[in-house]
Amino acid sequence: MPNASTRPKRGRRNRRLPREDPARNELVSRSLESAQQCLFNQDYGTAFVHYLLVLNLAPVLKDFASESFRFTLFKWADELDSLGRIQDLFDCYEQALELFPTDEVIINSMGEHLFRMGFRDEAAGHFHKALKLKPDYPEAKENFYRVANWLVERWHFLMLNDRRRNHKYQQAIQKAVEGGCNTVLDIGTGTGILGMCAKKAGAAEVYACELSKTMYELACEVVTANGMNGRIKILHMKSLEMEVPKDIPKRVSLVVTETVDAGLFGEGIIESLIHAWNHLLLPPQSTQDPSRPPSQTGRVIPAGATVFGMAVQCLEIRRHHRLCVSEVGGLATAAAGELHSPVSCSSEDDSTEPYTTERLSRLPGGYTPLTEPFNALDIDFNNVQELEGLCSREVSRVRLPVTGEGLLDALAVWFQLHLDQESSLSTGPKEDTCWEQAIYPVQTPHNFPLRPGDELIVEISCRDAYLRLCSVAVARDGQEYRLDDCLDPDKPRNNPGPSGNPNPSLNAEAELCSALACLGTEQSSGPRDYTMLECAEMALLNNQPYHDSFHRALAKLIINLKDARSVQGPSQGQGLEVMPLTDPPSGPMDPGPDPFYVLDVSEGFSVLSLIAASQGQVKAYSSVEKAQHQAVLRRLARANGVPEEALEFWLNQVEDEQAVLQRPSREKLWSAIILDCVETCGLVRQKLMEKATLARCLLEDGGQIFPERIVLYGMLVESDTLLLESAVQGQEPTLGFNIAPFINQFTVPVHVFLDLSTLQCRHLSDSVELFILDLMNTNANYTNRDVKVQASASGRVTAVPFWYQIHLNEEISVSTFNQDSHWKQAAVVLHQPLAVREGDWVQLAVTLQKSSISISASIEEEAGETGTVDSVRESAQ
Ligand code: 44T
Repeated sequence: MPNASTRPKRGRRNRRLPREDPARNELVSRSLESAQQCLFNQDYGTAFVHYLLVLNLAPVLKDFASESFRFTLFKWADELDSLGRIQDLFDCYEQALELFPTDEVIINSMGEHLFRMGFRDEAAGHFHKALKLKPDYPEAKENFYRVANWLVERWHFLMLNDRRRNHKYQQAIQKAVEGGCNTVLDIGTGTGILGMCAKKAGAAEVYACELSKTMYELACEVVTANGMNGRIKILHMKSLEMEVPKDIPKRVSLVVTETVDAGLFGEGIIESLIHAWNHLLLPPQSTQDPSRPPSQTGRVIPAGATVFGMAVQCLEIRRHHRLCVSEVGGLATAAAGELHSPVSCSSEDDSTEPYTTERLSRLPGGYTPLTEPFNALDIDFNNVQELEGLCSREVSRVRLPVTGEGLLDALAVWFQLHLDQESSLSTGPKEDTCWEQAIYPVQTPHNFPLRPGDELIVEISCRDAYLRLCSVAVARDGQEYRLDDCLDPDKPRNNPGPSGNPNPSLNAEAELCSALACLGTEQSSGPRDYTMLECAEMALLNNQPYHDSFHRALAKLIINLKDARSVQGPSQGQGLEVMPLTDPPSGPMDPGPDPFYVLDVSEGFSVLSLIAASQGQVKAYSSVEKAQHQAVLRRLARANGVPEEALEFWLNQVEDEQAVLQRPSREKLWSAIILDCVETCGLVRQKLMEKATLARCLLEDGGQIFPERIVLYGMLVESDTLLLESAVQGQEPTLGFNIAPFINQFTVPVHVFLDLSTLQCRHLSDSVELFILDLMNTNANYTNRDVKVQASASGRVTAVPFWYQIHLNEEISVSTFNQDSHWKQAAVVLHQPLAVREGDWVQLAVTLQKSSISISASIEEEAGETGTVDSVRESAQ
């Protein structure tokens, strides 16, 4: 609430107003009074307008009214948000920021709205700005840490730390410039590094463009710090929008770029280069006229690329993209229908991506190659006809001899980037580089076991400037089995699947067999209906231990509650001291015993409500939102004998989405509320403890929040990999340029989405309990804790990875650090590594502020007989 003491006193207010214009003063003071009155009446919209008027007319009142103004703004914005008046909401923030352009609280709050509406980059920019204005502002800090990855993606650190890559690019650029390419354009300059290389090599004119605002600003800072201000012209735009002479005076002789992602084309390099050849580059060196000097011809670094692929079996990929279990938490899953992840190379659906990315070498559980690496594509970036022809090229088919035995889970793709004729970089899984590989998961509903002797038929095409690789069929014993069909190797099939390519090579007999095999099966040959689940949702659904634990814990709770009710007699035990019972008395129309109400407020897709409903005598409410997902739950309910009325969708009933946590009905309380505590990335969910406090008030006697407690564990590790992904390391300049201090502003101390089981690191201690969050008794919680842990080996502690044990009740718990888990782990990276000797006691000061964790580490040494403790070596994050 606004501070009552800030209410103006008439005399004082009059003194502070400019005196020369009595009418204006009158207006200001009346408006101020109206603003305060409206605020008191909770009419925030009108209050806001009055405040705007007051502060615009009398800026001198800004200091005095800022708190009430902010309060009004936030309340009004929440109202506009729930009314869906998004434009109005942002207009209000704009107006507020005109008055208070450096108010970190308003900037941070606007960031939160932007974030909720999906404008992540803009949101991140706001959090960063708020933090710059007030570096210790906890809300902005927490928000910024959560989104910094979008602002400056973590691979920037890896790339800048990859000396081999930096050196190779520098050499290639230097050679080209010294060979006569003296006008240069760096497309997607990032920190400006390649442009600076060109300038340093002696290029006369260097231009650079960058589409991300944050990266553009960073590049400007870096270039200035390296004394090249004015010598490199940096443009904040996408290269495709650049024109000669509007943006650069004339065509250039060299384009340098590293706008390539793990799948090579994902950053739009094909389109950028076609545009560059047509509009920004001098004509290429031609065979007809080889005498033209390099300064009058155009060329590109990298000169081209070779793309490789390989089929793999990998359980980790499989469980993120396909349903792998026939039963979870006592529910048969068959009726769910076909479930897909949003990664598919055959789908026309806009919401899907053709590939995802992984570092194969770091996949938990590893992978098995099923074929040798094959050459999928060669592309010459210096040949515009070839670039233009790429997307109109026929789909090419390759037949790959299967060399390993296993289930086909994905095609993995990587490439060699040919910088020039001599030098190339590889992103292969065996290379010692920071690169990830592109993963094209197989989305078929059934497993297809491959074995040596088979041939895998892969189609390679380029659509929407993405390279697409699709395993379409397997040839075995002279038969072809289409992978998008019913995948029983005993039943060859011929009908085209969604990709619509009839299989020409099947003989008549096989065709007949195939037709017969399909008769009487449920599957149709047309495009199949499927439901999309995010990868983490799919992995969660595949997580049997998780669901079985909930199944057991819910069953136990219901038994306990039934016992309690039978002791207390009917119509007791609902915690009804708050509200009188209004149910009809039992009689001939007895509706049966009062149900137990269970609410599942998990984020995204969750079957926990259904597991609760399957207990009988339970009315379960799911907060699954998407219609398609609700349909899956309904199908599962029907197939598992759960009565229709036992499962309801909570959000369909709740009017205000912000008020998800409320009673099941006016006179009822919940028997259980299931809260989602840990995000897939490994962090505690925001506002978890606030939700738990609220949820506790809505529980009946004996009711429970699931989980009741979560315990955070961590350990000391030495991991250079984590350092390389967090910040540009070392004191030495990068290729002689001063870049690190600028990009390192975007370092965040908490690393998320970590696969701790495959992280390259040395364990320097056993795991240790760091923190407990008690959801059933939030008063029992604390925000700081000192934990002592003994070093089990000597080394440099660079990070403290952490994970959670989620206790559903006293006996049953699940860990987020488990091979079936959909959760990843997180780690606090220490600001300074801490040297430890085996046996040293390390003191960890653990803080949980909001829901972000911070840890600092120091070594304790017993000093003398008095037992005093001296902190001799310290490292704080
Ligand atoms: N990711 C690879 C690197 N841009 C991709 O805004 C690499 C992935 C990777 N600017 C692990 C490790 C690694 N015009 O700042 C970005 C981007 C910008 C453009 C202007 C354009 N047409 C574009 C296109 C992109 O270029 C910068 C670099 S692009 C991505 C590099 C170690 N996982």
